[in-house]
Amino acid sequence: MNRRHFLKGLLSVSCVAIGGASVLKPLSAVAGPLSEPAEDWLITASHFGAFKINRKNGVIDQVVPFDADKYPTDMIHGIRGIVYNPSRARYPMIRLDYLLKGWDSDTTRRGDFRFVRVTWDQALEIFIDALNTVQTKYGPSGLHAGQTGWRAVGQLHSCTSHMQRAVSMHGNYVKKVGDYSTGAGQVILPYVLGSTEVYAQGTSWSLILEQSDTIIMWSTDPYKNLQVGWNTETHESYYYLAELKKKVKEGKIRVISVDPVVSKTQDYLECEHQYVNPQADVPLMLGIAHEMYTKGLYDKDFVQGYSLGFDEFLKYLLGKSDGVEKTPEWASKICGISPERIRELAKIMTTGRVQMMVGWCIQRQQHGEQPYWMSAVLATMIGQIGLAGGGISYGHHYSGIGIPASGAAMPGAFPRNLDEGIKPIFNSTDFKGASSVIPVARWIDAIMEPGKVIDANGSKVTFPDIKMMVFSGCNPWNHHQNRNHMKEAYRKLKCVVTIDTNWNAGARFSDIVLPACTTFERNDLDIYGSYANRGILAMHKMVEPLYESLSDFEIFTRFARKLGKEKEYTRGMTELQWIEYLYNGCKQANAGNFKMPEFMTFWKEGYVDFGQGKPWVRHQAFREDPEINPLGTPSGLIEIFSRKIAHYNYDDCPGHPTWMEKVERSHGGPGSKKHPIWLQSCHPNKRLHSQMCESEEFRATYTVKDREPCYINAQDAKKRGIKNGDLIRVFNDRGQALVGAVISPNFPEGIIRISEGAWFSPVGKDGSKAGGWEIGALDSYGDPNTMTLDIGTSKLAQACSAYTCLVDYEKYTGKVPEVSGFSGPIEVNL
Ligand SMILES: Nc1nc2c(c(=O)[nH]1)N[C@H]1C(S)=C(S)[C@@H](COP(=O)(O)OP(=O)(O)OC[C@H]3O[C@@H](n4cnc5c(=O)[nH]c(N)nc54)[C@H](O)[C@@H]3O)O[C@H]1N2
Ligand SMILES: Nc1nc2c(c(=O)[nH]1)N[C@H]1C(S)=C(S)[C@@H](COP(=O)(O)OP(=O)(O)OC[C@H]3O[C@@H](n4cnc5c(=O)[nH]c(N)nc54)[C@H](O)[C@@H]3O)O[C@H]1N2
Ligand SMILES: [Mo]
Repeated sequence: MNRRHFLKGLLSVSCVAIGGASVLKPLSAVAGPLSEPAEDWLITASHFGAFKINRKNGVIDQVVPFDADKYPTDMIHGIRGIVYNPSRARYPMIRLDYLLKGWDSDTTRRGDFRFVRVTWDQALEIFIDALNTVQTKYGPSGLHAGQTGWRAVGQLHSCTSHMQRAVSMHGNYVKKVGDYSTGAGQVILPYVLGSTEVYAQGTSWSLILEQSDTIIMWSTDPYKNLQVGWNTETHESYYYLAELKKKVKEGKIRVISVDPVVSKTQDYLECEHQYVNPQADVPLMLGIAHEMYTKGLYDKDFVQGYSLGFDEFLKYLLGKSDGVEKTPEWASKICGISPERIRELAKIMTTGRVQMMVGWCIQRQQHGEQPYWMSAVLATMIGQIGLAGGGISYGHHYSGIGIPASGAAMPGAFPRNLDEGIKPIFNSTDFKGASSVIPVARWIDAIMEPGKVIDANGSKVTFPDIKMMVFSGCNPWNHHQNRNHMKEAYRKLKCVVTIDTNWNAGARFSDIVLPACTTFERNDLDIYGSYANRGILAMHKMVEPLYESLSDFEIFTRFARKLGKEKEYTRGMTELQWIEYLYNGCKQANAGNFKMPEFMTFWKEGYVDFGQGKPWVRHQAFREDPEINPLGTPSGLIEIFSRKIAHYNYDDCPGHPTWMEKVERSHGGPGSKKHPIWLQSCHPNKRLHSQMCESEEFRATYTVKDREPCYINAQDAKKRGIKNGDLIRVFNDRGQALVGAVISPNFPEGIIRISEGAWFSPVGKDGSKAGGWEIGALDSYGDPNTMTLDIGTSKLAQACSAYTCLVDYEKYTGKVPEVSGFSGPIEVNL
């Protein structure tokens, strides 16, 4: 999409759209008076796909897949429960001690879950009062707003944008850079391949199916992870996965999954498994590279013509620079794969057309930059970058990457930033010598050590003295690591504001909680297919906002009104006018290329289809002519050695891919004598992070004795006297959680999985919900981040290292506490 052209289009139609109030009238007729039973099916959209929903007596009744979705996810059964569940945030509430004492409240008992209900007016005034205090006392460096977050879909209601735009009208604040998904990958790959790669469109599946002989799926589980998308997921990728399954069966394509565990994708495709010790991919890759080099299997011409620094890297590979030759024998001892098999893998990867597909998990660990860099080196040695069905991709498991883009312009979104010319009430930009942008995963470090200077991607970051945080559309008590460390940090925060649909742990550890309604309680529109840009979907309001919840748009319109800036905030448009405006902007941008009906027709029909785009090959232009189409690296070539990185002189990220031992590693690595088990906290099969965990009936389809399942190995279980379905306590020196044991043949010895997104539900020593504030408290539901490690990947990316984590576990024999996380706050009446 040509973004600039598109924005121009948006501006030029604005006056037409604003005057559209009368046109919008029939809309309420479509959405229907809710008291009468509606037989009609309305369309809506979500990360989980598009649906048709019908209502009975004003209540959502059935949810069925949208006609175009031929591969709907199972999670469709969790949709109703997103709206109707006991964890819904119903009223604005203030933490008891904060209501009594305000800015100087006792913060040690944050998490005791005692809250007082207030009115919307009161809540917003208390919120604004806190913002006034932080700006007056500390200035913008005291406030951090907008952590990373998966929000809900919808171009108008995307809640992080609402919060940030509104808070920006009040004053400036500390922002974040990067995300937890690809924190290390998106920083290292621009040095190596010239773009983040992780979020780039990939070679089309159809071409891969035609051209590839072998697909190496390295640390990736597309069959599980393509169930959801950043925008509304079309699930078209599943057609190609089904085709791939056929080809695997017929022996036409060989698929090898390099993963410590048997993934859902491997199970589905019935493909080969290549076990590797956790966090030991770099030694394996080095061993393979050594074999490719010494046996002359690699593509010398490609290396010479398209890359830089191979010789420098060779010194390391051959042990000339550090005295250790990276032979398959050397690699074998670390990665747990025999030297013969490593040699065989080198052969397989240099025979025929080979597509490498790398997932994101292996860069969410200490030194997570390295497996990404090293995999790019392997792909360069194979020499098929830029060929259909060859080369390397870092995103085929994500949001429909590999489905060709339609080429249509997509609707714009509600703006996150202030419109030009609008000044905040507190206009100071004095960050008192501290950085105004911090690496996303280092915010807890900043709270703990204000003023500390750290390295990050070639520059220095000085931690601001954060006193107040505002969260919307993210759940920090899901996404960040090491809960007990977070509890300590939160004691230093004066005020925490959360705008959420749910009483999850993020809300629990806040002072001010504002209830947002779900996507199903407001009107919106969304992009169908994050990368496919297949079409545009109407998101019809299904039911009125429950309890006193409001849409994010309405919450911050009221907030802006209190600042005297309502018009600046909304640009004088209502929810429905915005939707029409965004739609018409898109229609204008597509004029002459893609036909779009009038807004009301779209809104009634619910969908505009742009069709599928043309198949496409990543890096093809670069391959065809690297001089005319250079990569975005300093040299324009693939940088196997990066002078820039070498100049940074980081001990934990040298100038070429390097194996460095981790602070914690299982299978004989550091720390494994004390805590021998590797905890992987992969993305959930039946949730989107912590979203949908609230969905009770659906949660019940996978919990074990009401707890999050923990997948364990049979031998390990036997050693510990554990049977399938037992409650177990997982622990290390950082924390402890109760989970339910699921013995699975997919998990080798020394490895367990608890999926991220399980709601943190601490209870006190006495088992009480109110005691959840205690440091070291037992988590009664099973959030893996109770145990994970909170360190940066390296001085380069400073990203999340959640998968560098060792634990142990035992059968739980203590008194079993009730799960504290799903029943909302302890309401105190004053
Ligand atoms: N251990 C471990 N930790 C991880 C990961 C891991 O693999 N292992 N993965 C990391 C990754 S990749 C990611 S992306 C993060 C995800 O972390 P987050 O993005 O923080 O997780 P979500 O659960 O999606 O949080 C979204 C929040 O928005 C709320 N919400 C939904 N709709 C609305 C709305 O309309 N309005 C408002 N105001 N709120 C809404 C939801 O209720 C939820 O609380 O986690 C990271 N953390
Ligand atoms: N259903 C569902 N899908 C999702 C999400 C969700 O929450 N639910 N979240 C979305 C988001 S925000 C993101 S960031 C992506 C996450 O995408 P990824 O991070 O790629 O996904 P994971 O499934 O956590 O991990 C993929 C595989 O990596 C393997 N793995 C872990 N550690 C290692 C290692 O050291 N070596 C090797 N070789 N393999 C390893 C795991 O066993 C797993 O099979 O998923 C997206 N898709
Ligand atoms: Mo993510």
